[in-house]
Amino acid sequence: MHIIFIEDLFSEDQLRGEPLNILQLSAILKQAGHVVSLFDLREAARIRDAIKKSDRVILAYSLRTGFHVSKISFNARIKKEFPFVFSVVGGHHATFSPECINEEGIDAVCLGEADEALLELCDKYETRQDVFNTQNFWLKKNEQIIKNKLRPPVENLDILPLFDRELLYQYGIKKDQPIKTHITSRGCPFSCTYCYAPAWKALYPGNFNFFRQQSPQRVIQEIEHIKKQAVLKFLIFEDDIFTYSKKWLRVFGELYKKHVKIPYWVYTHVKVIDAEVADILAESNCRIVGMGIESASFHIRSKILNRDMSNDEIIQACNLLKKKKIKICLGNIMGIPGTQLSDDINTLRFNIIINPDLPVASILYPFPGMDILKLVKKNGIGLTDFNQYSSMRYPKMILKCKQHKKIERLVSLFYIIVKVPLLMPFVELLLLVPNKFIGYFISKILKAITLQRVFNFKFSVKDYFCFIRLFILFLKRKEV
Ligand code: B12
Ligand code: SF4
Repeated sequence: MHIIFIEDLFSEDQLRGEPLNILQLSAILKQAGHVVSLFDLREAARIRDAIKKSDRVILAYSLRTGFHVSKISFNARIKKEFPFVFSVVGGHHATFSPECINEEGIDAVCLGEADEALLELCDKYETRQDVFNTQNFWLKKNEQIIKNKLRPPVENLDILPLFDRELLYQYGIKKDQPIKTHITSRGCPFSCTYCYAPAWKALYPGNFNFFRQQSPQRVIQEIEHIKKQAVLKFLIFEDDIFTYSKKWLRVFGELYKKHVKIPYWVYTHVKVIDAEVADILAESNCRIVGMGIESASFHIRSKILNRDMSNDEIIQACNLLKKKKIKICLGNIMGIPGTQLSDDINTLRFNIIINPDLPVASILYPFPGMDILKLVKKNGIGLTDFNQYSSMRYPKMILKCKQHKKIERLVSLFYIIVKVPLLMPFVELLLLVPNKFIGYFISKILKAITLQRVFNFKFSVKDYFCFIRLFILFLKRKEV
């Protein structure tokens, strides 16, 4: 039997990211003796060849809302050609929109964490046992949908095998790309209304420690594992809250300093930054910290977003990091339901005061599963069908609101105005002019310049060549 993961490997996001979920699942399946492959969504010919070589094939897709459309339609086409293949989808979109089982060609939808579930399904499928009672899965059986319960998630992440990096690095360009990613934890202790973390937690009721983290020793092992196989000059930790446990961070900091030293990037929360945390990060070569402030208004943060932190706390956390020469990436959300354009402009103003190295503005997407969707529905705010979004590359309002055009323009100009505050007095005027594409591209160029400073490693000719090739591959992507 052959399990084939299909991912959009050269999308804009994947230029800097890696499909970590697939690499974790693949490691588990390979450890149990299964044959696993990974193909890019646009390698239809190679995928067809691989299917023809085996009589039992599982096609597996990780779905993100908005990016699910192209994968589902690709799968429907492949299933028409090869009706014997078994198609499975999982990930956040599948978990919170499991009714996608009704889409043509999908045989099974996995809800929640799949470490044990996918393995059980593959074992059963290979040995021709009944797959319909596999926990975590919704399955199509003739005209009927079988809905199984969820099993508890993995408690100790260290028991899982090391991520299967080899699966991705078969693509030489991914191997040579000097920036690599890892994720040390699962779950988030906070409960922001515009995020999936609380909904994911709610999938698993009961007394359960939902925030789980690999031991620092294990993290070092994972990094050594990357170093053995590929070029590694900068590391991005994709964790939601990297600095949550200070006890963990102290040990990590010491080990990292001793064994790795490569500059790195983390994301965290203002509430878990203090002088000691800033110190450990700086000492262990953390170059940049990403944090969401989302809005300049305490009321919006605490009452709408459930993100209880004062403006003073935000400024203090940023100052602590700046003092240690750690760069700051600040996340901001525009178009929050129940707010006005003037609130977003205030958020822009607040960013100018803080002056982060990398200010990021995005638009609120109230996707299925998020608490904020309840507020949107309660207030009768209209929503565009997110199935229409095959890509969210350009800022686009999903919430229907009179000022949507101005909000989209503000997102495009956000980075530029924070970097050139002289433009601030003209912001209202600038928002009258269509700027989305030009703003998007100028911001991209300015961000690339800032990022080069953040990465702070010696770019070789090969590194530049690698980025240019990745960018060309991205531009050459055809609609699927
Ligand atoms: C790393 C990451 C990225 C990376 C890498 C993405 C990738 N392909 O893996 C990058 C930076 C590229 C990225 C980009 C984006 N991301 Co992102 N990302 C994450 C992050 C921080 C970690 C994901 C991860 O690897 N976790 C570790 C693995 C082991 O856990 P997992 O992904 O949950 O996987 C488990 C289950 O979901 C399940 N599973 C997952 N896939 C599959 C597939 C099959 C077949 C099966 C059976 C099971 C299964 O099993 C896994 C193991 O238990 C999450 C937040 C989070 N903490 O989860 C957001 C998150 C997944 N991203 C999100 C979003 C919105 C995006 C973007 C759309 C952002 C944007 N606007 O540009 C893009 C879209 C990228 C794309 N083209 O798909 C949302 C997803 C929302 C949704 N409804 O889909 C999340 C949840 C963040 C959030 N809180 O809103 N992302
Ligand atoms: S802190 Fe971040 S990951 Fe945690 S719930 Fe809030 S937005 Fe989600």
